Amino acid sequence: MTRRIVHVDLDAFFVSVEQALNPELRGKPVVVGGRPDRRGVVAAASYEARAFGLHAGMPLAAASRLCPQAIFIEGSFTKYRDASQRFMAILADFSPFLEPVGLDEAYLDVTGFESIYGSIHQMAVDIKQRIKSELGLCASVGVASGKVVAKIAAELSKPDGLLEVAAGEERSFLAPLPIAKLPGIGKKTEQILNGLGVSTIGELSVTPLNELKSHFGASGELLHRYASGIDDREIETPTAAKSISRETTFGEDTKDRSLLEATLRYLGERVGADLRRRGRQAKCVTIKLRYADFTTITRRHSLSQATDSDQTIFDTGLRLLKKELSGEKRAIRLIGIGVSNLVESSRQLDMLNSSAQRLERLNRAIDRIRHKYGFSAIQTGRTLLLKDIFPATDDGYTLHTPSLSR
Ligand code: DCP
Ligand code: CA
Repeated sequence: MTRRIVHVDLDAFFVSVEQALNPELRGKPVVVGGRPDRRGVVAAASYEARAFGLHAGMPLAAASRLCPQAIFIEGSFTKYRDASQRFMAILADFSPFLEPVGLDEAYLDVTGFESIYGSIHQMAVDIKQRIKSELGLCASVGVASGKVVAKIAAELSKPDGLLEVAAGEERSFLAPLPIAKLPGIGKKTEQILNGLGVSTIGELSVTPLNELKSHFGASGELLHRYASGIDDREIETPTAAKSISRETTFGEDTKDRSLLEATLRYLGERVGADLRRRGRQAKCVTIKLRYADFTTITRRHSLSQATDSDQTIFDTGLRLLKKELSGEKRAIRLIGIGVSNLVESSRQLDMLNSSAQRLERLNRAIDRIRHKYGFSAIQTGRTLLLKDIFPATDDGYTLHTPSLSR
């Protein structure tokens, strides 16, 4: 039986959620990311706005110059998270082999499911229809024998598309496409390949493997396989999350240590809450800083024992931060904290250590209260000063870049 992998990707996700909730925004150029007089970039642009050349990642000021009539919205992460959860729940009805990617994308393995839906094509139509009728959103769907081709098919079919690549057709489907369409090919790889006279995926697939390996090492082989339409990677179900992180860009670059520490504490609490919600613990804490000159660094520390405690995550992050900033003159543009090296929670090990036990009970109590009354119901001492800087909602602070502050 040939594998059938479905890739589903919501169109203009953040913007479409706003349009679904507010009919006045439909059919218009709309941008989520913030007001054009603020710093920051476009997180999502409606297809109407894209017609003016607007796209994700573009500075808001530039977007407003290109399309002055566009409607700029701050955005609210809770809305997108809710929509995402409902989206994933719909997909889970179609196949238990579901791999969410970010908020608005997922792969499903539906091999052999023809018998249930008549055909995989009909199943894809049903998926799109349920998303449309229950969420008011458009999804684009790609169907193929592997993830790479399914994803590219979904992307090519946008917006509101459906594209199926029959078994055996993968190679000829990919051949005319530019290499940049292939996942894993960034600007640098693209340049090197262009230098070798390779600009289409077809050309890449006939480039000798040795040559690719000499330039790209082990990933050269992967590139070659993907370019030939071969991709037998399995669907990975969500418990396989490898890291959890939160980061935010400041409205203005800052050297203010207490602001930096308060923001680190806040982001660390969000990481901790997410970690506990997933029933996992982490053995590695990482901080990320971007300086005013855009130099970006990450610093990590491995813990001797896995943790899911806000305090340990923050303390570790704070030590890394202090070390990094000692003697540092540059202002900070972005700060982030994350955990990795995740393991299933194992309570027993901690039981010997009563202070760890107390901290754990405290974290659980905080989680319960926040679950009931919203994230802002409890604020820890250190994060209080953020109250004067970021607008607070029930679900926490609205940071400068909401799309990145989850
Ligand atoms: N996003 C963001 N910042 C970016 C890119 C994306 O905050 N630089 C957010 C907003 C997007 C969402 O992630 O709505 C999904 O990203 P996609 O790349 O899937 O883009 P869209 O869903 O907006 O558009 P489409 O998939 O139709 O191209
Ligand atoms: Ca999308």
